[in-house]
Formats: sequence, structure tokens, C-alpha cells
Amino acid sequence: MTGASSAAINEAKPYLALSGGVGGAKLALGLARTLAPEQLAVVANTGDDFEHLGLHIAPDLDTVMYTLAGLANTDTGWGRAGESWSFLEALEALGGETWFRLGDRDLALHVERTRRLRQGESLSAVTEAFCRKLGVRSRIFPMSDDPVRTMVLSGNEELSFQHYFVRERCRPSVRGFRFAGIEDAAPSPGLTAAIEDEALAAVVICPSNPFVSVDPILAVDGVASKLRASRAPVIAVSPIVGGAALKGPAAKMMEELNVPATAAAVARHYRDRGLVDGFVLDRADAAMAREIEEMGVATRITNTVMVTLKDRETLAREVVLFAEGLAS
Ligand code: FO1
Repeated sequence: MTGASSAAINEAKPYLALSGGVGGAKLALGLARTLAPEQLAVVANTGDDFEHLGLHIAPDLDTVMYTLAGLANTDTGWGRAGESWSFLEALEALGGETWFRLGDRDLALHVERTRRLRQGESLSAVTEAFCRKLGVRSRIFPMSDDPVRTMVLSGNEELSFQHYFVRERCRPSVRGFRFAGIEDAAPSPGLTAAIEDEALAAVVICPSNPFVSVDPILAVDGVASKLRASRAPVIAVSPIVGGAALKGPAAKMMEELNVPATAAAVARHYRDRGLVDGFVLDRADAAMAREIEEMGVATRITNTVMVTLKDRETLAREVVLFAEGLAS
């Protein structure tokens, strides 16, 4: 964590990051370590949430929280490091559903969250309490406290996101998505406060899947229009490098949606709704910078492949400098 003095933190401006799961959480960690942690607010996608074994599972919220807490399994990016699997073994022996792997420590979080939600606490309140317990100094909140479920349309079927992503291993061909419940979903209090904060220095769209991780957040009532109206520059980091998604099914989805699986196509996806001022490209896609600039979006070319902790911090610093340049 940076050693910024408390005075610097008070003067230092707030940043808002939009994140899905693994890829987004990597940049969120870089931002939390480059800024003072208290400067960073992360809004996580909840469209991947689902009821499983009677538990409310919120994968993107948990991935961001575990990552910022330094507890994440860095091989998979999701779940906790140093896990034991006694629960799952016992469940298997009973013939229970074990396709969605819940480690023993991770399970404690789902059980406790489900208990508190059933007692009427909001997802925001539970998340804030867990962040405090896990020593996370950045703010993390769901995009909404109301249920939104990303449904994957395949053929004439609809699959819940986790069934598509984990149980079916992204095999089904995708023809579209539906964010069930989005019409009745209000932005969470944390998201509303962050996005309306006059002092907001920048909004960072992390390198998550644009269709199933970022779009649900942008679809929450008022979010896209408030981003367009905000004085803060909106910077997106490409989740596609050299025509392939770094993590997850983004490139395959784009092919199936007849959208070129390129960084420029991601830039256009956000630009067409007037949402981005700047776009960060990997060096492998430097040749696309001109095409993106011609869309009216500034570009910054750097290494966006985050393997080490240093990569996360370096990319975050590039994004912050890029935003400061656009703001001035
Ligand atoms: N992803 C998998 O591919 N397989 C799993 O068994 C799995 C379990 C799991 C448990 C808790 C959690 O928070 C995430 C988990 N994920 C698993 C990842 C999750 O499906 C994705 O990270 C997000 O939904 C998409 O970013």
C-alpha cells in the first residue's frame, strides 16, 4: 500500500473503477496500490450472481474483494488462496452439485452473506462489513442492491451466466444477453454517491468482458447518462489483446455476435454510447490507435497484460496519468 500521508489522502481525488471478475480485479488492485486505497471506489457487476445450494453467490464482488484483501487464489483469480475442499468432497459423497467449486473458507463467506441478506441487510451493507473485516481500505459496492441476472441467449434457450460460464464451460453459442431485473434495479447508494461526486478525478472501465461484466453496470438506471454528464474523464482499458481475450470468453462471444474480436471493436462498443474519453491499448494493437482516435477517443499504448503485481501497478499508473492528462 502506498505511504501517502493522511493530508495527501484528504486532498487526493476519488476514482471510480467499474469491474467484473478476474481481469477487472487485477487493475483494481493496481489502482488501490498506486492511489491511496481510500481514493478508490470499485463498483462490481452483480449480473453473474446466482442462487446455488440455497446460497447467494456473488462472484465478481467476491473476486474484487478477495483480490484487494490479498486473499485471492492467484492461479484461478477467483476464490481464496490456500483453500481446503472438505465441504465439496462431502457434498460429492451425498450426490450434491459440485460443478461450481466452493472451497471451505469461501463457503463461510457465502453462508454468512446469505444469512445477513435473509435478515434484510442490503448487499451493499454486507459487502461493506466484509471489506472492513478483511482489511480492505478501498470502497467496494455492488452495481445495485436489487437483483439483476445476466441471462445468456443461446439458440432458443436462456442460460444463467454461471450455468453458461462454468457448468457448460462457455461451449453454447451466444446470440445475445438479457439482464433480467434491470428495469427495476436502482444503482447502489455507493455507486450513486461515487458517480455524482463533483471531485471525481476519473472513471476507469477495467479490462473486463464488455458484454457480460461491464454492460450490466452501464445498464443500471442512470449510470450511462451520469457518466456522460460527469466532468470526470472515462478511461477504458482493452480486455482484448491481439484479437484474443486475456481471460474468459470475450473473444468467442464477439465472434458469435458478429463483432470483430478486436480492441477497436471494444472501443467502438463504448464510444457508440458516448461513454469513453480515452482507451488504453496494448502495444500488440498499436496499429489500431489511429482508427480509435478517428472515433474521437484518445488512446494510450502500453503493456496491458498483467502478469506480476508490478504490471498491475504500472498499468494503473499509466491509466491515472492518462486521465490526469485528459482532465487538464
Ligand atoms: N469459475 C470457474 O470456472 N469454475 C468454478 O468452479 C468457479 C467457482 C467459483 C466460486 C466462487 C466465485 O466467487 C467464483 C467462482 N468462479 C468459478 C468464477 C466465476 O464463475 C467467474 O469469475 C465470474 O462469474 C465471471 O467473472
